[in-house]
Amino acid sequence: MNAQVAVIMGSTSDWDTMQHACEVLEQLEIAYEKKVISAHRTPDLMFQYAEEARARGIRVIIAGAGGAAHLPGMVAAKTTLPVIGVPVQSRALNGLDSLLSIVQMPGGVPVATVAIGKAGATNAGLLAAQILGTTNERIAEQLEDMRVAKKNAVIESSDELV
Ligand code: RP5
Repeated sequence: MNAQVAVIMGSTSDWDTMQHACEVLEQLEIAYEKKVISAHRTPDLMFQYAEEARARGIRVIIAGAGGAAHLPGMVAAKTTLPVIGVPVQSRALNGLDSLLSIVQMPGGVPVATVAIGKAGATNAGLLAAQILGTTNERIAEQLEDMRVAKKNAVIESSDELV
């Protein structure tokens, strides 16, 4: 099955974070591809990848990067597919640099920015699924089921309090 979601990241060092987006997609049986593409180390590949993504059947791009995190914004500049940016937690500034680099896009070229780190990557996977779920009943129903399961888990955990 052709990938519908692309999970790209600036470095293999981002994988610890970005794997959480992939876990969600796997749980929801959504076909995806993952790739290291760097805005500053492989800029030509980044542009080519963004330009060709739609024609290859990709519907949503999740892009994670840390530090001076150009990747999500530069990819968004070259495609009108929805781009979800994941700020990876950097060593120097704990990901605040990544967050501000990704979230502060000037009006006109949006990047849907999620939280720093693991929670953000998980939510990026869920958000990609929700975008696909606007036209795919199977995915929408699975997302509903996940919400119900989460709700029940909270209620049960509350019952366990002594
Ligand atoms: C960014 O620089 C990557 O997204 C990564 O978060 C950060 C550090 O990369 P490495 O030096 O670990 O390859 O491009």
